[in-house]
Amino acid sequence: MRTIIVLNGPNLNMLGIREPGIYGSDTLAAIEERVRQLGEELGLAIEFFQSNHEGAVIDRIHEAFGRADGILINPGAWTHYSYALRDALSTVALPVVEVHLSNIHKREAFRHHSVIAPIAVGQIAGFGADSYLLGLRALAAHLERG
Ligand code: CA2
Repeated sequence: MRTIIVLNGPNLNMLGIREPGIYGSDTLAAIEERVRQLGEELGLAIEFFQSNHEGAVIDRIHEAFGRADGILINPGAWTHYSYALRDALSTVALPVVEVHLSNIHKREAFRHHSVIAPIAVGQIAGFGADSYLLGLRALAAHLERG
């Protein structure tokens, strides 16, 4: 069975608790449960990790090396500037799908650029919690294509 690591970056632990207007009212645990269920339907084992600490997420990415089959990541604000996160993702050479709850391209200018996108298979943004489900389907289809 293929293993997918689902990573969430800073502040995403606050989903459903603060500012529901921008990011929706689903908690991260509720989103993860939907992803887990879809993973089950698709025959994928899913592992989840969220941290507000960049090094902890980088350690988790290194730990996936040679063991996992793909990474689904919402890098949060690190999307826009973390070359360290990008280097970690490209080092492990696993297929990466980048997801965002909001449509980063219609928000402030600093959110329009992703330093992660060039090393990702693709990016899905703007569909709220569904971005994760769409991203998982896209990653599964990419792995199936080999
Ligand atoms: O739209 C997304 O998924 C983002 O990755 C969310 C990040 C933001 O910096 C990116 O530009 C786009 C912010 C996550 C903050 O999450 C919160 C959740 C609840 C309350 C406050 C912040």
